[in-house]
Amino acid sequence: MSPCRDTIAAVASGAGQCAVCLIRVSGPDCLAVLHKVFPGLAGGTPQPEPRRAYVRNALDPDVGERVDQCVVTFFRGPQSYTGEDVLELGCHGGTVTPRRVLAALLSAGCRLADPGEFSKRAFLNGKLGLAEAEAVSSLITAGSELAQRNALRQLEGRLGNEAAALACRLRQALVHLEASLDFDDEEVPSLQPADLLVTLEDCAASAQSLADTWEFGRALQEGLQLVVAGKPNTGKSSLLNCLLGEERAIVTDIPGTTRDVLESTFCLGGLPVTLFDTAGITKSKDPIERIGVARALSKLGSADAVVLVVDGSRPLDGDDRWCAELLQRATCPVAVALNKSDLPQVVGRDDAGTLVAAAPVVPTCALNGSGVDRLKEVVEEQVTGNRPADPEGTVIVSLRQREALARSARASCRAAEAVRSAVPLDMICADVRDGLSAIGEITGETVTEDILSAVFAQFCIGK
Ligand SMILES: Nc1nc2c(ncn2[C@@H]2O[C@H](COP(=O)(O)OP(=O)(O)O)[C@@H](O)[C@H]2O)c(=O)[nH]1
Ligand SMILES: [Mg+2]
Repeated sequence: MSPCRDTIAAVASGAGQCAVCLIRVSGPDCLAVLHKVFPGLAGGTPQPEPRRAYVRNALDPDVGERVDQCVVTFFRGPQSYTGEDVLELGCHGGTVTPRRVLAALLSAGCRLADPGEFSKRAFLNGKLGLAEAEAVSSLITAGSELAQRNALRQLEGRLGNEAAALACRLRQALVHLEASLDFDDEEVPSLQPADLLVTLEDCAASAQSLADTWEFGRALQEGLQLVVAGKPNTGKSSLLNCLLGEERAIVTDIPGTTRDVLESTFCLGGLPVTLFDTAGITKSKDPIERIGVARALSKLGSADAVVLVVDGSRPLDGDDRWCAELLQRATCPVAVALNKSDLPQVVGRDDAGTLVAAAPVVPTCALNGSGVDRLKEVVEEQVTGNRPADPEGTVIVSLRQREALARSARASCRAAEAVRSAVPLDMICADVRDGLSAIGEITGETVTEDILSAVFAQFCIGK
């Protein structure tokens, strides 16, 4: 991969009205850029003192006009985030000032950084492992405290270390195998197939169990979609307000009040959850209601979990059964809220339990909130059933990492199978090499430029 010859600049902090904005510059021309935009910064000496903050005017080098007053800090490579010379400029926030300071830096010879380019350079310069670089991205996009804690652990190198340990065991197995290929039995201690088998099986199991944490990691990182559905007037919007703890959705006793899908976010068991209120599902002929029903049905298709709301004070009817039938076909978990439990009940829990097979039934009252905490617990159990046993354990959040780990596990399994069937050694070596190379995609040892570009393109600009 080619070394970075140009000097990049980007706004690293968020957009909008704020007190201070951070602009980053990295690359071999940092000092030249510094002298053009902040003439006299170092008082005539060729370099400012590294890691010392200077308050200086930034000038547009084209016209010599002052564009802002900044706090400038110089980091001499390799003691910097990217491993290159780096400048960090704290300028005033807002929309205009950062843009003008950035323009001055571009006039001084910088190029606008690509998304994730600072972290990519940090990786290429050995400052950051690939798993840690990906953790930086997860940290920024984390939607809940649990997701943020997981990303922080990853940033400390948890996944990178586990992957490196796995790679180390596979490499040892490979060295052993290759040595047995190259020398005859008298010259090297003969390979113990039983030990090799244990190593390969262990490596396969470890890689697979890390890959399996992705389901939970995805929920952690991307959040879950929880849809509240049911026929009109059962109390879906009221229940949504109860779950959120605020009057978000309009509630009336007129059936068909909710016309469109309405969404709001909250946290469930540490996971970011988007809650969707939907129009009542009914075979009504009203054209607007039918559009609402179509939208509700399409929302069911992408749901991670559904709460089917049934009015326990009225007999079940065709619309309840139609909803239930639709949900029966859904692949996501369903819980039944037997609502209006404050009124005399005509629907028993057993009747409600027959609506959707295996769906737990929770009596609720959306007017006084009773049963709503229980409903939350039930849904939480349904959506976090795959939570790893160790709450501090490594959880991967990238599909790319899952695929690499699963590939490694498969290769180690094939190798183990080959050892069991006494297949020729060179064929076993090929499988072990595949397993090792897949792990290298996690640590960054064997990544291609394509993989790197795909990973870092998902970052925000300035990171
Ligand atoms: N008694 C009682 N009324 C409820 C309950 N939940 C909702 N309602 C009432 O049922 C009507 C319809 O509620 P709404 O939330 O708009 O139902 P949706 O059409 O399913 O969204 C409103 O008059 C609510 O006040 C409940 O648990 N008990
Ligand atoms: Mg409603």
